[in-house]
Amino acid sequence: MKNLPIRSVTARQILDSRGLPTLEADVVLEDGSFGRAMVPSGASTGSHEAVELRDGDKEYFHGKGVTKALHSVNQEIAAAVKGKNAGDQTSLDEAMIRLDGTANKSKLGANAILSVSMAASRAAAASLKMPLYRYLRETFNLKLDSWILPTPMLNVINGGKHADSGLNIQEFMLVPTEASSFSEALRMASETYQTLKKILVSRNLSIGVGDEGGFAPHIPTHEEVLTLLSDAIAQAGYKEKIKIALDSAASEFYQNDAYIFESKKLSAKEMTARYKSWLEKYELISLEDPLSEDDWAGWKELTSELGHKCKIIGDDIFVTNPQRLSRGIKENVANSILIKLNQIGTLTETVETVLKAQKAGFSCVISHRSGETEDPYIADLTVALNAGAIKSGAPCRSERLAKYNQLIRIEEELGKQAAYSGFTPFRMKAAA
Ligand code: 2PG
Ligand code: MG
Repeated sequence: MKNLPIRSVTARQILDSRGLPTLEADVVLEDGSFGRAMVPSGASTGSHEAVELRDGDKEYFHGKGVTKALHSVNQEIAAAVKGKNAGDQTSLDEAMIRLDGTANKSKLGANAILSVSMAASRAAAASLKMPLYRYLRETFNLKLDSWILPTPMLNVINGGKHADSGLNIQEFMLVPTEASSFSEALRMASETYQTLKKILVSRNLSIGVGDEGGFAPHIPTHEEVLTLLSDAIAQAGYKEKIKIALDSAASEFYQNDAYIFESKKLSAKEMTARYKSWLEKYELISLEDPLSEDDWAGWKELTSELGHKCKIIGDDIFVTNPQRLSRGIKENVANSILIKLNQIGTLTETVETVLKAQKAGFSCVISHRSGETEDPYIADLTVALNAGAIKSGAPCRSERLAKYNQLIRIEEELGKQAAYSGFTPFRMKAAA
């Protein structure tokens, strides 16, 4: 491993796609190489996520400022990592974890630590003159012999906390499973998105978009949305080629041990029955956070009932945390995991969680946050890990497209070496 000592680390407060403050960090190495990274921010945040440090001063950005996290980077972290090897990502991340000293990174802030973790990897890649995706694969010593371009999951109807559409379910996604390349998959999704827009216009429904670029029409029931999506897919000419996936983000409509869904109080069992009927009718290929983040019993039952039919993806329940994932694996909860760098706060822990999931036969989806930036980092990370699937919102709004467009570039660069993931991440194991 080449020694790439860090000369300086500086952070600044920038604004994310919602216009709220977030962090950007710059890392400069002794050889002059430079790396920059921006940190995203969630809205339907899991309560077990690492702490995103915010100022809480109501007079300044309504409490959303990140100047405390900024000072963590510019003072404690900058002093601690100066002279450290940016090429040794694991030691660098461990040093920051130790410096913080808390279980949830609440002292320095997961946003502060992550900004440096990501920027350092970019600086190291720049120094070694490698594209980020190649560098990440090498630095984590991943012995992979193919380059998989991920299947995109595009959130085209926004609900929950991401819009005022009134829908309980947060995300309705298009998943182009039958395509010959990533670029073709994206074209298919884009055409379907435009077809969906025309249908909405023809029905006098709103075409304003939510936080992740999906439309946010007021449609009374979730079934009507599913029908609308099926219609759009068929009209665009992609029946059988584009499937539908959901992220319920169910913690957001869970109150006093019940799911408040379409204004009714439902139990986990009743929610599961609802999902089951949709699976049969609409050929859904994955359900993310179908139940609440601490409803382990409900999750267990839902997994045993539906886990052989489609991917059950844990987001808020696992929060990219290797310990919570271990519990899921042990207790047969879910069969897939959503991966978000800022839920755990370092690159090293993120990769650890992905490897643990892959080893247990869980599929992985690398994910953006609803508050994003123009940084395409997760595109490179997804390819580095051969993760197989990425979720980065609709084919609309540049902070969403930044990731998809970077994947177009990577696919072009890899040429014949690139293989499109397609249906693979959604394939169910044959029953034993
Ligand atoms: C999710 C994410 C991203 P948020 O729940 O999966 O779509 O939303 O960033 O608001 O947590
Ligand atoms: Mg989610």
